[in-house]
Amino acid sequence: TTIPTLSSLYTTLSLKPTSKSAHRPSPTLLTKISLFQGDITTLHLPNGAIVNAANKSLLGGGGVDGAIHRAAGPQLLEECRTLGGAKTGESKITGGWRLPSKHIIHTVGPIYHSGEIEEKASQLKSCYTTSLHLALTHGLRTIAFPSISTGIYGYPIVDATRIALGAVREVLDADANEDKVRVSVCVYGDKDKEVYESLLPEYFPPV
Ligand code: AR6
Repeated sequence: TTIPTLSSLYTTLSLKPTSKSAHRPSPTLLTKISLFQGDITTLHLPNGAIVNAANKSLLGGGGVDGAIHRAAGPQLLEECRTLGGAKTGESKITGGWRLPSKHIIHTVGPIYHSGEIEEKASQLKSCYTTSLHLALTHGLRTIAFPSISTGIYGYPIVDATRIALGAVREVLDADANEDKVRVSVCVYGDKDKEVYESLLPEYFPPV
């Protein structure tokens, strides 16, 4: 058997944002952690979830939230109305509806320019850990995260990426979780891709 190399683990798969077809990550990329560039709504995760960077209402918005609601259809909003919103740092799970993924995990990232920086950091970490724990308790095989809070909510990308990778590493290291769930990060812009590519080896060094 071939041992996956560092480059295969960290290869960025470019997805055409305009493509209507669903994308299935290749098995090699789904080792430990993988990085994708493109539209998260096109990811095909029949036994997994994509994460939505939502707001406290959980009733939709702009950015990735708007894209997910548009792609999933009106039944997602109907289901979200039953959730009663969420606190910052909290996550709630719904069906994927028209998406090619089984579930959507809605998490509420912090708005960067309000309040204490330590509090923002712990809330952002909590988005990742609570989403991962939901995936684990629902027996999901894969979870794909967008870069939470780094768009409209203004969190600086390098700080946010360190928090994201640190949180994922911590959860995967606990209780053999690494064997239970595969993690993907779905970056949209080129700058975000570069930041993730440069920091990934620090948090997931080659064995
Ligand atoms: N697929 C993957 N990533 C995307 C997509 C997509 N289709 N669209 C945008 N991104 P943002 P936030 C990236 O602003 O900062 C909403 O109104 C984007 O480039 O979506 O957490 C909510 O309702 C950026 O890297 O989320 C909240 O009110 C990342 O997703 C608020 O925005 C997050 O950007 C949340 O703000």
